[in-house]
Amino acid sequence: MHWLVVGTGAIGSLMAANLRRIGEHVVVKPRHDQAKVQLLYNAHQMEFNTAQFPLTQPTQVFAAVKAYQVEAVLKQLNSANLPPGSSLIVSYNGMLDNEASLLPPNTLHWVTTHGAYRHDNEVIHAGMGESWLGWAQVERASSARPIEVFSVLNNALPPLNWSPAIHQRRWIKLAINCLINPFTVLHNCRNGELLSHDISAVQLQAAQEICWLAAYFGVQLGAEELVAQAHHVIKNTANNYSSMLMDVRLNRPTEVDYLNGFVVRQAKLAGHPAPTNEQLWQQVLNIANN
Ligand code: KPL
Repeated sequence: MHWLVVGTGAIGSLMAANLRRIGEHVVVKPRHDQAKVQLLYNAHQMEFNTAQFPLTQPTQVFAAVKAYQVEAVLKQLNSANLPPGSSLIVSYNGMLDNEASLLPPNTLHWVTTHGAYRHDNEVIHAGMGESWLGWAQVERASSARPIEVFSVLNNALPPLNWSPAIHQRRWIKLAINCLINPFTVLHNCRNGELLSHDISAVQLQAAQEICWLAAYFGVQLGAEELVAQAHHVIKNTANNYSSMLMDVRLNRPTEVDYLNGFVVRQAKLAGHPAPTNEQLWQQVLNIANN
């Protein structure tokens, strides 16, 4: 199979390296223009060509980008006119207000708990996790899986679960990010150091607001359970700096608009305010903009 990996951050690089490891043909599309991308993975030096558009053969596109890059990536892919037989797999933190109309009908979401980071050109698979793949369109959720794509992704980075309930997975991931990332920015600390801060009550209020909204969209979640899951992730990733704190430290845009900000905007549209998420959103924006 021919693969195009869009985004060479931690997860995109991890996937590109693992697809190459199992013998797939992989080209990449990094954020900045460059002819080749070098990655060091498990002591193997790998070199990837960057994609040449238009693509001439069916290509499986794996886009692991920031939420705020999704729209631009889709525009580029759209104008690249992917050959028939291609598919699009997207992976990003948070949710977009207009994703139902934005994502092409046969898009797949890939949700993961694998932990990875990049240190210069080195890709480090920091935490083993698992992943889920499912159709992005709610109406299509229970259709059959794309067998070959599923099998290659599963070989590259196992274990992969087929999920007719990918929306629920995405809500859980959104909730966990909403319940961890802003607090690491407010306390300027590693995930694990949150355990010494008294944040459970605020987390529970934020979780209740998220559960209300998820239920509004047809996904049932429990607030206490989400807080417990967030604590579990905090313990498992105790040494990590969250992606949001790294973005703040490196002066990059954060994803808070697509996490707590998404919750606030959508809850308002549904006529049910989300004051705790609103406060977290504004506090992160204040810190990031100063
Ligand atoms: O996904 C994460 C992130 O940093 O964005 C967590 C789960 C919080 C791990 O750091």
